[in-house]
Amino acid sequence: MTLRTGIIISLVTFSALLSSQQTHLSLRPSISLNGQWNYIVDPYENGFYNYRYEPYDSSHGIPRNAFFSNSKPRDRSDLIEYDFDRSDTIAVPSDWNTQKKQLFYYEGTVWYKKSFDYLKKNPSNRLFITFGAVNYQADVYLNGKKLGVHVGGFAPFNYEITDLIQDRDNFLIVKVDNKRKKEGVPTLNTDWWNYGGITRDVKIVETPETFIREHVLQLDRNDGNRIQGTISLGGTAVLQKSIVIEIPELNIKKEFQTDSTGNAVIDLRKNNIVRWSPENPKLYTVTIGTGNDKITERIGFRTVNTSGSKILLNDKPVFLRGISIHEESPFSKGRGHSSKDALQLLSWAKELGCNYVRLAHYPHNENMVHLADSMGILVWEEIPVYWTIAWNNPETYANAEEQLSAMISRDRNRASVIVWSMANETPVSDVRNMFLGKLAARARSLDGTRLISAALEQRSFPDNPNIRTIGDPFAEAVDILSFNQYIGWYDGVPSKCREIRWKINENKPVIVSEFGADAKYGFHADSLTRFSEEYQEYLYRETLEMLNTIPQLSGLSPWILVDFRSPRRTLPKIQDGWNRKGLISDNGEKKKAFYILQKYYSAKAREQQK
Ligand code: GCB
Repeated sequence: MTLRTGIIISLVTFSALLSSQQTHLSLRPSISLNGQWNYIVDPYENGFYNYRYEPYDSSHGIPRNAFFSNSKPRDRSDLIEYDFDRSDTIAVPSDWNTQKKQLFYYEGTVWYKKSFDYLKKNPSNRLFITFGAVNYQADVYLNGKKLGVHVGGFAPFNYEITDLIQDRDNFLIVKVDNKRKKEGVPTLNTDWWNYGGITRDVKIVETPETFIREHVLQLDRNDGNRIQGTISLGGTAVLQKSIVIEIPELNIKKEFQTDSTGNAVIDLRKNNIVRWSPENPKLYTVTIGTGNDKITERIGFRTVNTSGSKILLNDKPVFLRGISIHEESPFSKGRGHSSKDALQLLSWAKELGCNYVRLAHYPHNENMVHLADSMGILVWEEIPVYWTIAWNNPETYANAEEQLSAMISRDRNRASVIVWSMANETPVSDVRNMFLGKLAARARSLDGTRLISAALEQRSFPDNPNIRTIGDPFAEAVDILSFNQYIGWYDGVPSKCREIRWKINENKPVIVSEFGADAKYGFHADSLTRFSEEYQEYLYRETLEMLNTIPQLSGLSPWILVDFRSPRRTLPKIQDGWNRKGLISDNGEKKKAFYILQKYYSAKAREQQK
């Protein structure tokens, strides 16, 4: 059965019913399955296909050669050519590339296995297995039964396992395949490392039979005294149920009823709501209860709008002093996932003077947005619709839309998140415009309280190469006009910034979503020597001057906070597999340009206070 626009294929009926809807399970108490898992590297997918290349999945019963059967020889003459328990182990969550030397460049299939016991707290409870993210395709099996297939490397997903789990000796097997595909999202070509593996937490979550499946609580965009939202129940008895919302600090305790679809519409009024902002990241403890289910979350309330060329946060203009960030751990130098990684990255952003970050080029782990909420950092989130995508392929669109919906569902209670971005540097064409137009409409229908954008490109006027504009029809569909530009790096040397004039006619806020230059930390030379810290410093000075001439300029997210791995970057002794546009090196050392931006942001912050 194909569900959720073809992305989750669930083979278990009750799981299918839930998978067709978004479910918030990450807030609940859980049992972690993180830790060491056995793994088998399987480049030919020998554990998935027989020698006629027919998938074992489609056979009757569970063939013993299928790795997901986790078979053992019955006696000493029995032939079984794999054994998870005698195989090496690997840490979950993490990527395989930076854990195992021989898997550094590997793109293909790796099987993961975890055995566990589990005792239910209450016999009538339901159980789910949740994955924070697996890159890129996960085929998931519990005790030999297929739970489903999930495609897309940065989205959470879950399966109900109530009827499959045993008290003892469960085995969870995940076939992880990170092969890049032309029709994938992202596609074959990117400028970041294609880390494979179970890259975020794996948990077992137990809920009552009827439970709070999803909740959305946000400040009304046009009325700061009104909290609106919906609560959706899951389970068999979801109709006409009472739900109580409590926000003790605001003296709110109110009961609502679910309707004939199991949803309750929430409308709360209060005139003393302290609004969340970077200066005062106020979070309220919110409790939602129904029957014997209860969840608690810290939620901030704020509004974000635009007016002409201004971004208004809580009705006041804000300049977004930002930086772009990839999800890489400054500690392991692989895919980031932990709260420690998030704290280091966002603390550096704060030190730089940022009130805003662009999380590029895909949704980052949840620690980032939770921490941004508590540290008071505004966030742009995006999906990996990057460069060239198979615009004509309906499955590619379905995949992108699924990733967008999962991101919005996961993070729409985060006050810090103010922008949903649809794409990065995508070439203009009719099919692409339609693709992005549909995505933007979808984002607005899912969340009418945030701003929509996309990192577009800029171009010259036909008769004058020094006059630059955006010239992208998608500019009409966005609330914030954003574009990447590399004048002084891919386009001339930094002094060229002085020759450029910007002619942007739209009366919308402009964010320059990228600019930058590679610099190898510790390489010093004159300011025209490529890859020197001085060149990068010079480029930052010139670019900031130039961008200040754009009247609608409302924010920046230069490329990028920290050097990051990219197989495209091969220059020996300088890049060695790293994109060096970081203001901080992969070893945590600050380059000269860091201080140029820091100074610029401190002046901007002072201006804003006036
Ligand atoms: C870009 C891309 C970003 C690259 C960067 C670069 O425009 O959006 O993903 O890493 O340029 O370094 O070239």
